[in-house]
Amino acid sequence: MASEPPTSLRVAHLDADAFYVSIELGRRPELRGRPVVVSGTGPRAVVTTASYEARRFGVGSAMPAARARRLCPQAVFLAPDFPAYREVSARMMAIVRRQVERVEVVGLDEAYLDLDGLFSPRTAMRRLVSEIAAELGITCSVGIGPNKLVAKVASDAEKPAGFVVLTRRQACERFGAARPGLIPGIGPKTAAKLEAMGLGTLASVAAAEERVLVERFGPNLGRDLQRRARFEYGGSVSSARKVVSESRERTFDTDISDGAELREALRAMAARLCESLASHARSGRTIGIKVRLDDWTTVTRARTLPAPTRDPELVTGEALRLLAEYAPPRPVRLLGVRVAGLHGDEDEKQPGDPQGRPAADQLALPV
Ligand code: TTP
Ligand code: MG
Repeated sequence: MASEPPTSLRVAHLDADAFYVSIELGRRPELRGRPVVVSGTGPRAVVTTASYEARRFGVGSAMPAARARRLCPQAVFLAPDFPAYREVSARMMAIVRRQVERVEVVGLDEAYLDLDGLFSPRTAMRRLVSEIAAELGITCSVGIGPNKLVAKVASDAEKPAGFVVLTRRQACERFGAARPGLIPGIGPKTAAKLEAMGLGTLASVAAAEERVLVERFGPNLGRDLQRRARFEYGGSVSSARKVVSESRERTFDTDISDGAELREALRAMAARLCESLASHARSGRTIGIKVRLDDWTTVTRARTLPAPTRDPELVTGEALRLLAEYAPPRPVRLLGVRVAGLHGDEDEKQPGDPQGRPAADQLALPV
């Protein structure tokens, strides 16, 4: 087959490098070059971001901060400053939108960009990355490809400050020996099943008989797995953004059994959530709570109201009612509150990436 035409480079995926840490380094330049970790402070804190210097010691996202300290005692540990991260995120996306019309934001620090109609996508992306660096002091990695899947995997391939342009066929060749779990949407369980079938590489899944995959995973997932392993993915960049939900949650330093204490924590979170909704001129109809018990049982409860709200009293009242109805049977480790079914005065926002992490607005931000 002839090589693919350059017009097949239609989508870019942009992802900031060690996002929270980069922002912190902007205001603490003396820490550049040192291992830096952004994590909470309590006994149950986890790492949100590790600088690439810290990653060399094995420190990574979602690891307990205590373990990160053992692995890299010389690292500088910083507490997260979410308002600052949200602000830089908004500025970063504004810079992106100056250059590209159709942008699908899929997280605080990542977005898919529709390159159709750009005269020179590569040049445009180079310029974008240097503008973000100049204006915000953060580096980004870029992947460019014929679809979102190739773009996403390409942006991850040479982090930090990566710039990887691949056709679909080049992606198949370059990642053929990689494990299926490299592909967003092929999770650890599916990857383990594939491996057990002798399909431990992307190339082997791509070349497998469809019948074999369909027998094991059913017709929809089976075919979808193969399409993904072949880097075929039809999802288009969607700027028809839609906020789904916003939430706040908190893991307690020690488990809480006392009902009054739980209610107080819920009130405080609901108040902050409503403040944030108000600042974005958004309201939602569905109020929910999330409770994680000391044995890690996690329960969510929700109720949909007749009309959207961001009224703290109403949201708090519903959340408290849901908590009372559930009546946690064991000490509570984590408590959260959510408002979903959002719509805003600005009324368009992003859906989550079909395979990726939730959209920024769906992230449950710790308080
Ligand atoms: P990522 O883009 O996944 O990670 P990163 O930007 O820190 O590092 P890189 O892209 O260079 O690999 O996530 C963006 C931000 O989201 C990250 O800085 C912190 C936050 N985050 C969490 O809070 N918890 C997590 O488990 C992950 C993965 C990210
Ligand atoms: Mg990132």
